[in-house]
Amino acid sequence: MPNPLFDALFAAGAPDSAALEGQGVRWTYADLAAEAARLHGALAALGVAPGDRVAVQTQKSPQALALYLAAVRAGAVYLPLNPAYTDAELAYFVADAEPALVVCDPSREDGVRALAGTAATATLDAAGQGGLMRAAARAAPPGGPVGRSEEDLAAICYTSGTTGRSKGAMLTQRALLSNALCLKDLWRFTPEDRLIHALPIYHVHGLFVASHTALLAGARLLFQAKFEPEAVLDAMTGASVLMGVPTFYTRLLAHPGLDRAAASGMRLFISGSAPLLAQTHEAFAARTGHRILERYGMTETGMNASNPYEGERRAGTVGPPLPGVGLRIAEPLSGAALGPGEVGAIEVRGPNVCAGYWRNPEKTAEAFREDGFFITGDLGYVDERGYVVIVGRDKDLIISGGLNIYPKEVETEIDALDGVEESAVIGLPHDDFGEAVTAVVVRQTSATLDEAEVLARLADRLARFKQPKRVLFVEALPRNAMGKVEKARLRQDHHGLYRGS
Ligand code: MLC
Ligand code: AMP
Repeated sequence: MPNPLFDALFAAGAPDSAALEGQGVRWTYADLAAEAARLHGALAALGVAPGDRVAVQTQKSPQALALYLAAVRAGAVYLPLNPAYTDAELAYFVADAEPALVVCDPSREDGVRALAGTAATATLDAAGQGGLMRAAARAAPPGGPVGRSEEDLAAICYTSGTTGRSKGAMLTQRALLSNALCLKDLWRFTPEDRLIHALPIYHVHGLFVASHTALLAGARLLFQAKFEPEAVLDAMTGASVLMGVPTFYTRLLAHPGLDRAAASGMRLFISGSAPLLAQTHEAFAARTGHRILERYGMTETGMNASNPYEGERRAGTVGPPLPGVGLRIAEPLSGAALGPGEVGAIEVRGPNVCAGYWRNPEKTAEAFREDGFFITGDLGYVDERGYVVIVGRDKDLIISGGLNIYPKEVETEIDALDGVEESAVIGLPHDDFGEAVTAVVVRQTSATLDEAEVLARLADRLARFKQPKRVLFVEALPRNAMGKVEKARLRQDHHGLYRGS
């Protein structure tokens, strides 16, 4: 029985050619396939059946990538989770997704056991060791990949909600595979490629855009535990492609080692997940001779648009829609189509788009138009050359270092603190992270709460990247005639807070 996604990921790489190097391993495609098969055995032994969810909150390692591939091989639904999430955050995902198995770092085992309910638990550490690997060693070898159809789910990726809790985007084999095949061709991946993989693998960028594209082409992944400019510069001598968020590029530019010679063996630099400033694009081109290729996507849709491989890469744009992806600009409320150059809601339709939100028909209905277009929540226009320009967001979202933070979630935690009357959380321009989470707080009369106290009290409630970089206190929040907090005004008032950061 075919398993379209798994089969495709192992179709191009010759068994004895290099698939993944770094973090202590040198695996051929045969090694990677064997590791995925062994881990499939462990999943089965731990009670995971086809269609079951497997939640994974581990540090990045080659074994963690093999675990993802094992879940696809087992016909399970993979649920990647940022290791920065606290137990309080994790409890929600586990309750919502009802996984059959939760895999976590050994340091988190007690907390995870307490919240896992009926789910089995297993451990995998940053070195790729732990109870899961021991289970794999003991397990009976499974048969081949479990048969799946393209409509079957391969993953659920949670994205925060503007209001309320996170929603699980249901990603089918078709959505993942069609997008990956498209990107492989568009970005000209071949077996000769060596991709520097310094992204986390708990989000679509590192897990799907980077890993799938390289594996589908039979290329080599150069795995790094996390992004370190020095290590990426070193790796460039033996690499051909880098994928990253804009913070990767601003940090590389801040390194004196970045020059034409350092980048001379590279054929492609790709950026996405957050806006790449035109000045970063220009500065990178001046230093290295390479024009960064910017693309646009989201968890629910995979990639939607990309600057071309050949042809003009326009700074400040995300390029034309991908082949097979319908993209239109619509009037946000009515959904009526707008003309070229007009700013409106970006909506997309295609095989790449998710099948809706897990057990959440209301949010699914809100996200799609009747004709099947998905409302991205981004605002933009299409320029005279057919390139998409993103000008802002119709959703109250902060993107910091490529990670999304929904202000509502942070405000809810701050508002629950003793001494807080109310709060507004905004993103302010930040040279390193692009935007920095900033809380503007009104204290209750006579409360003495200060910045350090607010931050200390958020520490075990919110993942570190969601915690405000600064907490400002004001007498009152600015409101419009409707009583709504004027976040634009707050952003204006505090625009320069991180200048020079
Ligand atoms: C880490 N911190 C962050 C942060 N990452 N704070 C805000 N925003 C972030 N993104 C915290 C750390 O915990 C630390 O806290 C402090 O900030 C400084 O950390 P650092 O050492 O500078 O961070 P670092 O570990 O180097 O990580 C920064 C980063 C990383 C940019 C390399 O965040 C990263 O890899 N981002 C990529 C995220 C990604 O893959 N996004 C794709 C989403 S998919 P302390 O304790 O030291 O104070 C998607 C769809 C699409 O969006 O289109 O691709
Ligand atoms: P996520 O929910 O983490 O998948 O983030 C998706 C969001 O990231 C999109 O809706 C956009 O707002 C943003 N995004 C991704 N790529 C780009 C880009 N190249 N330029 C601007 N915003 C981007």
